[in-house]
Parts: sequence; C-alpha cells; structure tokens
Amino acid sequence: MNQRLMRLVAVSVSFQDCPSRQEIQGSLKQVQKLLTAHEASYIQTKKKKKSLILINSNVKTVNFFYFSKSLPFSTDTCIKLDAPINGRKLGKSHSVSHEVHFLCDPGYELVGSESRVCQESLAWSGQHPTCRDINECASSPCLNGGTCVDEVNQFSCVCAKGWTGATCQSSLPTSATTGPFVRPSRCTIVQGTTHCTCEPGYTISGRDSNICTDIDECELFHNGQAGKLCLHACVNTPGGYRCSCPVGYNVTRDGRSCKDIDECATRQNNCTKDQMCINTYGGFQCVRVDCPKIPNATYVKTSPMRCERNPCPVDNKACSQAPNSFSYHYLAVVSNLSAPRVMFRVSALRPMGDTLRFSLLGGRQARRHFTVQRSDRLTGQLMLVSPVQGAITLEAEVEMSELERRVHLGRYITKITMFVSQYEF
Ligand SMILES: [Ca+2]
Ligand SMILES: [Ca+2]
Repeated sequence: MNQRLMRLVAVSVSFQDCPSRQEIQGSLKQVQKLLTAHEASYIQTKKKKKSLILINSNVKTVNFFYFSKSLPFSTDTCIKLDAPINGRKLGKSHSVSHEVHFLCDPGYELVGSESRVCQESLAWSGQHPTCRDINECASSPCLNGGTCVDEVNQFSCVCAKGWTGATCQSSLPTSATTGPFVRPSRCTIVQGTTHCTCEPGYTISGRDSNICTDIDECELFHNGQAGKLCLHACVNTPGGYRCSCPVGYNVTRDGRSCKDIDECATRQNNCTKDQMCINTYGGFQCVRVDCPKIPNATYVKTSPMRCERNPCPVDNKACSQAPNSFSYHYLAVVSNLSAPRVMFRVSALRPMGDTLRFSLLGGRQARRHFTVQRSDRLTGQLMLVSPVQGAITLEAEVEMSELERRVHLGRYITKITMFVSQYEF
C-alpha cells in the first residue's frame, strides 16, 4: 500500500465526529478514484516486467538465465582466456557458469588449474595454468656413467668411453671390430621407443643398432651410379672418402679431378744447366739440344732450340745440300688422343724459289702415326693419323724444301718430340 492510500484511510477514520451524508459520499468517491488510478498504474508496470527465457546449456549442468533489455548480454561473460604456451584450451564459451579446460603438449606437464569456471562475479575460478617441460632425465636413465641430455618429450645419453646404446647399457666390442670405421650410435628414447642415428658418413649396417659403421662411398659408387666420385682413384676414409691422383698430379680444388704438377715451374726437377726442362702430364723431361753431326757440314746453335748450318766452302756441293737448319720442338699431350688431328704447323716466313714442299721424315714408327699435309701455300701441318694410348714418346721430322726449277735452294728440318702421358688428364 502506498503513501497516498494510507492518507486516504486516515481521512476516512476522521468521520467519527458525525460528518454529514454529503461529506461521506464525497470522501468515498475520492477513495474509489484513487484506487482505480492505482490499479491502472500497477497493470502498466507489470507489462514492462522482464520476460522469462529458458536456456539449455550444453555443459554438464542445465542452467537457467534471465535476460532483459536493460541488462545487455555482454556483461554476462568473463574475459577471454588464452591457451598456455605448449598447450591447448578446450571450450570456447566465456559465459557465466561455463567451464574451459586446459591440456599440455606431449612432453609437458600442467601446472595450475586444469579447469576454470566463469563465475557470477565474472571472474574465472582457479589459477591460469602453464605447461612445464617434463624432465625425462629426472629418473637418471643413463647407465654406466653416461650423461643424460633432457630434450622436449625425449632424452638421450652421452655414453662414457667403451659404452653404447640408448641408455649406455651395452659395452662396445673391443679389439678388431672397433676403430675409426666403427663408432657408437647416438640413441634417443621418444615416448619409450628408441631411435638411433649415426654421425654423417656412418650407418647402422648390422643388427646391432648401437654400432655405426663407415659407409664405403668408393664401393657404393663404384659403378658410377651417381656420377663417378673421383676421376682417378677413390680412397675410403672413416666418415668420408677422398680422391687420389697418380704421382705427378695434384687433386684439383673440387676434390675430384687431377691436375699436373708443373715441375719445371716449381723447381721440382733435376735437370742440369745444359738441359731444358719440359713439363709433361704426370712428369717432366730433361732434354738437351745438341746440334747434329753430319758429314760435310757443321752446325751452330743460334737459339736454345735451333741449329743453323755454318757457311759452306765454295763448290762444296755436299755441304750446300745438307739441311740449312734444325729446329726442335717438344709437345706434352695427354693419352687417348683421337685421330686425325693436327699436331704441329711449319711455315716459311720468306720463301725463296718457285716451289715450297713439305714432307715427313723418320722411320716406320713416325709413318704409322703421322702424315704431313699442306694447309696453305706457305704452311705444312703434321697430322696424327692413328689414336695414341698410354705413356709413349713419339718423334717426327718435317722437312720443308725450297725449290727453283726443281733445284733445291734450301732444306729446313723441324724435329717434333711428343710426350704422351699415361692418363687422360
Ligand atoms: Ca667412408
Ligand atoms: Ca708435370
């Protein structure tokens, strides 16, 4: 009952001292009016009242909530929670009385609250959890003096000398089976399963996963399946391999090929002062140029590689028919040369006479391998006509003759010595 109604009753009680009939009727009408107004006001207020809504929650419990326009929905949620590092959060609703759950990744353990509830105070229950790395080494799993290395969700043992295995449980075989070509494997235990690995260049070849043996790369790639490893020879080494070269060669920077050592440039030769050092593939040659001794003519050295005939006495026909000069050339070539190919060219600088002729001198060996052709009016070329293999020294002489009306004016001999190496590189 409100205040206005209370006052009305008080007015009606004061009728005791005999009010007139008119007065009473007037008062009653007033009371009736007021009650009607109050009733109307009450009904209007009731219409505005909140409506009832029923909500069925999907969480363990069924909850009922009141909603109203005057109380927005957003104020009924707690602040959003993040998943812990190395863990997960289950449950997305942050509404009042809803729960979220937390899980850690394998290898981590949860510290804090596993579940938190959004309370009516809009604060979460419990403590925010963290995921802590489980120390697999806590149980000292490495035996025989091994050192445990804790890793995420796993551990490994660094074994003391002479021991091997995932937990250093096995002693390494002694004597002949060990050595640089046999190494202990490194094993890791992941959730109870042992995984063993080897250093690069080693592999677990036998039944014993505790032992790694060297990979013989030379044998593995022997038939050149993955391209020939080495141009010359392959040497297996513990954990790897290297290429080797024959005497007189160095391994190239790429480690695969062989490069000739220039003994003449590096003073790794024993040629005497009156000799010339000729670098060859895989070695060197000490050559001495001596002018030829032939009847009727004498020669003098005009350069380290050339001899010229001394002037002939007047009317000494034998002398004037002897070669005017001898030139010496040394070629160093690799083995397995294909043919035909040009090996050397001889040219006349200032020819005399009307005819220039080139011919091959020398014995059967020279004729088997060489021929002389003319390449232009003033040039003759020494051709290799049959393939050459293996270490061999070939000699050939090319004669160039100047003629005037079929009479010799001059003869010039070029001696070519070819040092063929044993190898193709
Ligand atoms: Ca190896
Ligand atoms: Ca050499």
